[in-house]
Amino acid sequence: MPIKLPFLGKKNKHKQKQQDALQKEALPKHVAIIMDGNGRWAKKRGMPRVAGHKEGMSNVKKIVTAASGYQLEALTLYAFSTENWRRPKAEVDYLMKLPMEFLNTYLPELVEKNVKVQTIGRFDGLPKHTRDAVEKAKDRTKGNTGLILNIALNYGSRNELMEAMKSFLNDVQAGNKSAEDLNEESFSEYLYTKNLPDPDLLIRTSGEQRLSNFLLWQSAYTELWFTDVLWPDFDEQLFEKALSDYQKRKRRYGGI
Ligand code: V07
Repeated sequence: MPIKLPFLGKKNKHKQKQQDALQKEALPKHVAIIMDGNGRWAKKRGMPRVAGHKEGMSNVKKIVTAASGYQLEALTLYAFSTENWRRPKAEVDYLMKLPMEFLNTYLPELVEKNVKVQTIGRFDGLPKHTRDAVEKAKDRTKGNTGLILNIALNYGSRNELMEAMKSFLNDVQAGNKSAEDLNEESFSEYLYTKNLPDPDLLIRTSGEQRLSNFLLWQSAYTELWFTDVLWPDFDEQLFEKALSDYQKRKRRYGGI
């Protein structure tokens, strides 16, 4: 059945037609995005890198609204990696203010759209003002049943896997687990993503074609989709193109 795009304004009603090719049944449940190219977007305009991050933040709102309109189960966004601490301090400080800025502006709308905010990553490594803003959003949206907006903040996949292994070994040492209990399913319970399905589709903007320490375990069977378009320019139509390309691919999970 063709699906409606409830988020389209009157001006954009013509897009509904283009949309009709998308089949709701075959939409991915979980989409993950590496939002790359914000610095480059700013540089192209002679603006400071942080101006690109700000524009990228506005675009997050646009794509979250679209994902919610498609009734996806989860959208995971790579907002800050464990490697990003190596950037200049001023840029890191700015980035750490964006969760607060985003939520100050958009939290009421997320609540209204029944979106549930979650995070993955080392939460305790974040500045207090960042944690406080995100904690408040999680709390305000914890009862929501719509799109799970999962923000990867201070996230690194290898770090996640090591922390999972440490936590499993702790359980073994405490006598609650033994090596025989370890399998792919039980191990997944130790990951940040334990309550989420694996991503069906992973999108990366800005031309790089690698995973950069993002969801390595979870992406074992994920369809990868790349575009040269920079994150601030990645709009609803391109998102729709990624979803429709996904639907055209036949997923095999190693079978035939
Ligand atoms: C960040 C904007 C998007 C492009 C990539 C880097 C910069 C939204 C958030 C956010 C965080 C928490 C939350 C809701 C939204 C964000 C950071 C960077 C650190 F609950 N955008 N954005 N957080 N950028």
